[in-house]
Amino acid sequence: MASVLLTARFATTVAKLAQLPEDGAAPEIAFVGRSNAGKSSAINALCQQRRLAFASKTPGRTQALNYFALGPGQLPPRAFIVDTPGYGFATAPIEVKRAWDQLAGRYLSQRRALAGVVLVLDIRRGLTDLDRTLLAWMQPDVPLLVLLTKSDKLGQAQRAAAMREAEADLRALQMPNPLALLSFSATRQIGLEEAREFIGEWLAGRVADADPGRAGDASGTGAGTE
Ligand SMILES: Nc1nc2c(ncn2[C@@H]2O[C@H](COP(=O)(O)OP(=O)(O)OP(=O)(O)O)[C@@H](O)[C@H]2O)c(=O)[nH]1
Ligand SMILES: [Mg+2]
Repeated sequence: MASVLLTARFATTVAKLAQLPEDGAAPEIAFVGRSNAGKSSAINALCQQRRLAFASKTPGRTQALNYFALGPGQLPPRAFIVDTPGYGFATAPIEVKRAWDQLAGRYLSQRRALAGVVLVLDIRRGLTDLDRTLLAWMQPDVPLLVLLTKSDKLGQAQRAAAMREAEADLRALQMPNPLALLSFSATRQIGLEEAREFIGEWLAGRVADADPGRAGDASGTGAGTE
């Protein structure tokens, strides 16, 4: 079956919490990560579109939550992919950093519609303190998929070592969330099918769930428990 991700189209840009769509109308998958980590490129690759999410050589371009709708175009969206502002770019003025905390931090910690979070890490950089700060905002029952992207930049041995290190760093946080890691590359198409499967399972768990609120069984599909 073709991935529902291939139906993605731009839906809306949200710059303030008050502008968020009704919470729970459809499940949401958020892509989070440092500025320039490769979030937008990962979304484009997973959805097989070149410029769905704007990918840029200028860090900090995505300064709002960008919503992409999934599902047949004539129906209400079945789910949303949400591209979030990258954090950690050196030149961000303090107001911008604060705005990020307000918007993305609250979104992550409060949004009931969240069916999963995809944390995008540059495999050459691994998990940083800023990522740890972000992970501390996560709600405990939301599954986490970590994409170690730009793995095309490393050889096999370095890639394996970086994966092991990232996994150890993540496990050390002792988060209650279901956790999975994938070696990934948007440019070289590494890990795409596996990532689509995780996202598909998260969404299947939500759609099958009669209670639109989170009943704690979104991870009952087995997603993320490897
Ligand atoms: N080699 C390689 N480059 C990548 C990959 N993914 C992204 N890039 C490059 O990394 C840069 C940043 O990618 P983006 O997708 O814009 O990163 P982002 O996380 O969305 O950045 P912000 O929106 O600023 O937070 C771009 O120059 C991309 O072309 C990858 O898998 N391999
Ligand atoms: Mg981006």
